[in-house]
Amino acid sequence: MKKILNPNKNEWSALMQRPTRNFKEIEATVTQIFKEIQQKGDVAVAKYTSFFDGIELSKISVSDVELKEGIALVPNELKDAIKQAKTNIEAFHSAQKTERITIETTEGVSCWQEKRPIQKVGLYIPGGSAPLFSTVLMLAVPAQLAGCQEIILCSPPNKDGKINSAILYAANLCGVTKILKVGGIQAIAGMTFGTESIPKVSKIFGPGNQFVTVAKQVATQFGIAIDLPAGPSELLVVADDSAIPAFVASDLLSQAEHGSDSQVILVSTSKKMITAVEKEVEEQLNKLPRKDIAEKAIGNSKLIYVENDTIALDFINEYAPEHFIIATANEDFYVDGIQNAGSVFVGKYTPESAGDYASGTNHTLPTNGFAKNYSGVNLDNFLKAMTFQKITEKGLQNIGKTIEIMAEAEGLQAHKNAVTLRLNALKNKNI
Ligand code: HSO
Ligand code: ZN
Repeated sequence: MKKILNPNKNEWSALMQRPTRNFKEIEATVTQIFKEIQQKGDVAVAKYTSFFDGIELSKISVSDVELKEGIALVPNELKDAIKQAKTNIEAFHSAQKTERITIETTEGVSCWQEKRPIQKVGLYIPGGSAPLFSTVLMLAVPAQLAGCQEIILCSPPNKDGKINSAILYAANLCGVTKILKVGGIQAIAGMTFGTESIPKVSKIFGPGNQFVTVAKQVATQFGIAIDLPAGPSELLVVADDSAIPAFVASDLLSQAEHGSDSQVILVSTSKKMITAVEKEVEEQLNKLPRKDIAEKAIGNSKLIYVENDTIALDFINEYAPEHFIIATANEDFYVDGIQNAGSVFVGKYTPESAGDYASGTNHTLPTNGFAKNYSGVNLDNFLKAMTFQKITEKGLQNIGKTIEIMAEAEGLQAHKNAVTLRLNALKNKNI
């Protein structure tokens, strides 16, 4: 890990850099595949599944038999763990429900706002070296609570043409309505246009590699909404002398093992702590099964010493980490002062893994500095806030003149007429 002592403010922006990725090169490929899938549907999906996943499938939707077989493979202990996690995620997300709000803005003028579900949503769950079935819970639980009618899940097939059994179990448990064996660009394009087998959706959620990330951006050009601009996982820990180096190191490594492009940073007001954490990281790293991946991420990561908490907090707010762990004696200073972070973990006994799996918060979070302007996934992402209004005769008399004057001033006579005609009708009725 790179050690940085007391960086000057003018060095900060270099320290904030995430590993660079060049999306431009990929965009042409993605656009080409989108075009083909828009025109040829399932035939083109099959072509790219064969090309990218190396498998020919006669049918991409998961049948009831396949689902049952998959579920039977999941050990009971894991099923119970998934159920406990689901209960907590459900509790936290259902508490995010809001009531209808109704206001009479002027006598006779009632306005109300109510949330209604996005009817069709698509969830993307990557395959790869560690299929993250926990992400199914993070997306399908709020989708179901919101009342989405169709919850489509796409995940790439493995070499045997199957989807990981824990993904199938979690999807079934959380009310996913259709599971499809399709991944990558072809899955996102399929959900954008709809094919014979893949339903078209209104919004696409979920993480993915750089191809999926670019594909989600391209989907927005066709009117599809997406959850977040996703990127490699990040963690920033702030620790002082009260922290336990082994705990801090384990947290840093937990994110480092996600991918070689993960970013982990320790900010500390204690040089002693930095040295101790560095030593611990080395020791723990050697015992990890995913050592090769974690080692690369650790190679890009930083240990930053700063003189006091105020400088630390300024730096962290500028960096805007996806995950932020507070391991200091004065927790409140950071809890109160943090402005930009996806999710915050407070105290020694709050590892980030808790939020990744089972405490109840969502793990789909803004990376790459987007914590400055995006929230992590929550119930509202699956809903639209709709407004309603009803105006009585008296109400229209109360605000009619205002509308007429404003419409006239904007030069929009038809707008004015819509009020004038009604006010005249009321006058004739002698109201
Ligand atoms: N830390 C990841 C989520 C995850 N971790 C899933 C383990 N499984 C991104 O927030
Ligand atoms: Zn994680």
